[in-house]
Amino acid sequence: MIHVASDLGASGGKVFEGWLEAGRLQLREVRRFPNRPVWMGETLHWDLPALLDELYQSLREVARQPPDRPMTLAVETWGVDFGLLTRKGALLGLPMHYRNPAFQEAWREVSATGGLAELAGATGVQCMPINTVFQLLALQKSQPGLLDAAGTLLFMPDLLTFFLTGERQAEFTIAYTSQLLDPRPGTWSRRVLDSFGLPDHLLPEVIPPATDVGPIAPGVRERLGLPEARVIAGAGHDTASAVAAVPAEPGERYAYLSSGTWSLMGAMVPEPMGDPRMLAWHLGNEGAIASGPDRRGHRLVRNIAGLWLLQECRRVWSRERSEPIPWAELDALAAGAPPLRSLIDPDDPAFATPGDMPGRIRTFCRRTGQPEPESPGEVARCVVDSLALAYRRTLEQLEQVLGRPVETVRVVGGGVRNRLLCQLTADATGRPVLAGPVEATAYGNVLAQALATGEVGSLSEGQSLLRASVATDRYEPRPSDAWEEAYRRFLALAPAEGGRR
Ligand code: LFR
Repeated sequence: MIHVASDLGASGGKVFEGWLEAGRLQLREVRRFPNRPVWMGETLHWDLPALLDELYQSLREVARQPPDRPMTLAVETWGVDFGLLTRKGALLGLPMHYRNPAFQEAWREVSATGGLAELAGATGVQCMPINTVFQLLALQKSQPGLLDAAGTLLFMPDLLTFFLTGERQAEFTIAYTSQLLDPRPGTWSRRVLDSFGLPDHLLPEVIPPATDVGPIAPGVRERLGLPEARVIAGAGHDTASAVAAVPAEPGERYAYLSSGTWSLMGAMVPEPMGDPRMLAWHLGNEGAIASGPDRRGHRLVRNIAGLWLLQECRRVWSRERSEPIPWAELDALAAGAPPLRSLIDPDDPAFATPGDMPGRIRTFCRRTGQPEPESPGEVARCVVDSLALAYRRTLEQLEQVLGRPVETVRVVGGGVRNRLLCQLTADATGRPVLAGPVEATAYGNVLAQALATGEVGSLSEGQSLLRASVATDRYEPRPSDAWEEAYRRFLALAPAEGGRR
């Protein structure tokens, strides 16, 4: 079979064809495209028509050389964002981008009334301003009546699936990111909906990962010239897809680090964890593909601001230079800049929204009595050093919650290409870093489809296929007193419990 994997991230999308051959998972890239959010007035939106158009163009590309085997398709995206549909299926406005300042406001209000512990207790999820629950609270305030008038809320992957099939559902891993789900039964949390006065008529049925949703609608097929194909809800959440494709050895005690726009660091767990320290440490649970018959699994995670900080810096510098600065150039400049000179708390709210990131980083350093990084190399070095230290803190907290040591760090995603950051992660954490594959999300997407069709019988079978298919780079730690001293400085800057959201 051929599995078309559509992987939409906050900064760009990619479409692949994947298949099983000679005991390996094979991937072929079909197309990649940028994802450019747009401000409409004071609200930042996703350009859904452009994303759909890119997806259609990619599928036309697939149709140009139609596979000689049955085809399936699955879409995964970033978490938390959604579209509202009328009962008849018309879209009510463009989905909002999770980086809207209004959501921080809604978060602050819940925080001020002591509601975060309640939310964390009911859902097990890290309480971040980006979460759907805060978006809905903000929307209730800014657009009273809108939610009551809407028919269905669909998260991004489910929304795209709806436009392909006409089916409405909420796949478990993407629904988990909303902070509206009670993860153990895997159904919507009555407690959260009632205590925040949110309507429940919007929320569709939750389905397990790796579920066959239905055929591509005939009208869509005809327009795109596609053969018949089934659409699968794989792991709709890109992070869950990426973590399913970590090529860890059986029994390896690893922390995963899904490194892209965000750095998602955590560990697989058999049940959602409820350690009372998790709220203050910004740790939460999220959904995963598991081995059991129902495939609903759990993993611990902390969302750490990741390469977003560098992406925003690069956007500003590229504009100043009137041409895009190559990533390789930026990485080389960072590698040549003095190490561990100035540090930031990557999760400081000042860095959460789009804007003049180099300026904000300098302001942070000035405010905390550190030298201000000036050149792009100095700023980029400050970011990667600080990320590596943030990973160390999260790793130590993970070990405490898990009650066991973490022996390796498994980096997957685009951040694998940042060799400096991989080495610094090994140095800061004192653990070997095993990096790869870059395209973990696409591999996880294909694996979920192969599970749904029965080609792969279990997650562990899928993971052994993966180990045979992908290469990893190993970085040995080079611990030093300089890192220990820097870690102490970092903890003082970024409060001990981590983050100041
Ligand atoms: C990564 C990711 C994170 C999620 C963030 C926002 O792409 O899905 O897991 O917290 O995007 O949705």
